Amino acid sequence: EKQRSLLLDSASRFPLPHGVRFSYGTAGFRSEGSILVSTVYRAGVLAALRSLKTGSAIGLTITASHNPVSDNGVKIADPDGGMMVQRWEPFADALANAPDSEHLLQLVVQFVEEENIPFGGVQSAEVLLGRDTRPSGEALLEAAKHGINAIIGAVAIDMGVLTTPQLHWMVRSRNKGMEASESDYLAQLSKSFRCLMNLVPRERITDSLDTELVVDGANGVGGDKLEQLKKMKEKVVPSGFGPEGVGIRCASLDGDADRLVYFLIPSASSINIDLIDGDKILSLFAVFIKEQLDVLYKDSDSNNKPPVRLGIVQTAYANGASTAYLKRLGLEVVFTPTGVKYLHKKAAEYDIGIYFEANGHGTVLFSENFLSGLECRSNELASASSGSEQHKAALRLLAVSQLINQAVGDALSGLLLVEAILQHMGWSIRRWNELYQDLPSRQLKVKVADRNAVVTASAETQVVSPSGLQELIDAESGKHPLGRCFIRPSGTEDIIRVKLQERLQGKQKPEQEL
Ligand code: 16G
Ligand code: ZN
Repeated sequence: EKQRSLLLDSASRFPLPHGVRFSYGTAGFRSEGSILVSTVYRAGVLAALRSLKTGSAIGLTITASHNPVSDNGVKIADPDGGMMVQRWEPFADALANAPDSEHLLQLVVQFVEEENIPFGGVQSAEVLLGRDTRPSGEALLEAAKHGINAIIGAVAIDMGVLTTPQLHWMVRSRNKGMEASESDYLAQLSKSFRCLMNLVPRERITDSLDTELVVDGANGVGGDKLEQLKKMKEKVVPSGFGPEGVGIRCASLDGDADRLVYFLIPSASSINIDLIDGDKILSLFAVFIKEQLDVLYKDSDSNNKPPVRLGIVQTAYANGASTAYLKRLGLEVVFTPTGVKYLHKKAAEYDIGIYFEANGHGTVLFSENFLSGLECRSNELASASSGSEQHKAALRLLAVSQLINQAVGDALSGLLLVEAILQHMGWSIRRWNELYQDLPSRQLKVKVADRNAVVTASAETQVVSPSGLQELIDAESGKHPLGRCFIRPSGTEDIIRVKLQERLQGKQKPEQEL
């Protein structure tokens, strides 16, 4: 009874705006910040219930990433630091669109019963909150707190202004019983980065390497955090933005710092930049990790199955040249639909899974099993052959597992890993860019009445409905034997995306052809 009146009272203070419908997509709820108060309040209720259900800390982030500053959004992180389980998304939608507090209460009561959520028992709930620098964030954070506090036994813990991946990292760490503050995050990143830098092979250290890195923070939350990291390790980023220049190594974060790309200006006369996208970051990580594994397991019997299962996960957007390159390295490459939740899940099936979307979202996952084996191995090597190449390889892999954010793609930790690997390889950004040459590709979007009418299969490369559409696409792309094409409904906008790419076996063709 107490719970009923608590929820009714507080919900009535956050009425649903008229004429809008909210839907929990790949980015959570997202819209104009000014109409999101009720949605964020309800997301707070949802997060508290999720925490009761799982008996673990849950995360709630308030951000709209790269969207305009007037937009905002809210997204929930599960106990492992990953995205909220998909099965709860329909409930999130129902809550967000409940017309009034009575309906809201009914939905909660019904869901608590269906999901067997332990209520009013000894179980307590904990929700970690974070937000980006958007002006609407403060008021939305208050709404989230009210939502959490509307569930008896739930507490809200405000972690402050954070990048999205920082909050995911904190949720994961806290549920592992580890320290989980922002300074713990920064300390772990700079410690493992320093460790990798100390292990750079002497013979690969050259004076010719460009030391300057320019970072574009997209006016988002990442810039501030990078400043904080910089204070801990001056070597990470030289102060200030250098003059725009040819060949300088440039990195770009998105608004909430969960995506990372690099670029360079190839020559003074060029109008375009050379984009070093998620595929190329993935390739860099893969080369480095494979090198360490080869050293570490060089004595093992190759007739047996490989001692480590290393898997690469991409989407249909991956440039065909990257896939070909990775396969040439002898790596296993698999494909999933677009969206972090799919790639992440697939990558978690391996001892080491590396996943990236071309747009710069990705990370490296290490299985618990592999990591504990690696720690044992490293300890053995430390006593038997400390300082050996094998020992160093083990230490490097351990450092990577600490540096990279295993909860979710994280531009800051990804950036530090890229920097450390470039130093390790003795590669300039140009050398890195030349790992392979991207095949030409084009992307367009088409407004349609109902994007959900398009259903795809085979990792979004085939349209299964409406029937006949795939045949039309095949007929059209059949006229261009060197090209391939796929379409898919966007998960974030009311459009269909069309992607044209040159085929793998094709020779380079000018962009015009596409
Ligand atoms: C979301 C996804 C991202 C995906 C993008 C595709 C997460 C955290 N983010 O931003 O992975 O690449 O949507 O957008 O899952 P689209 O469906 O509009 O093409
Ligand atoms: Zn983002």
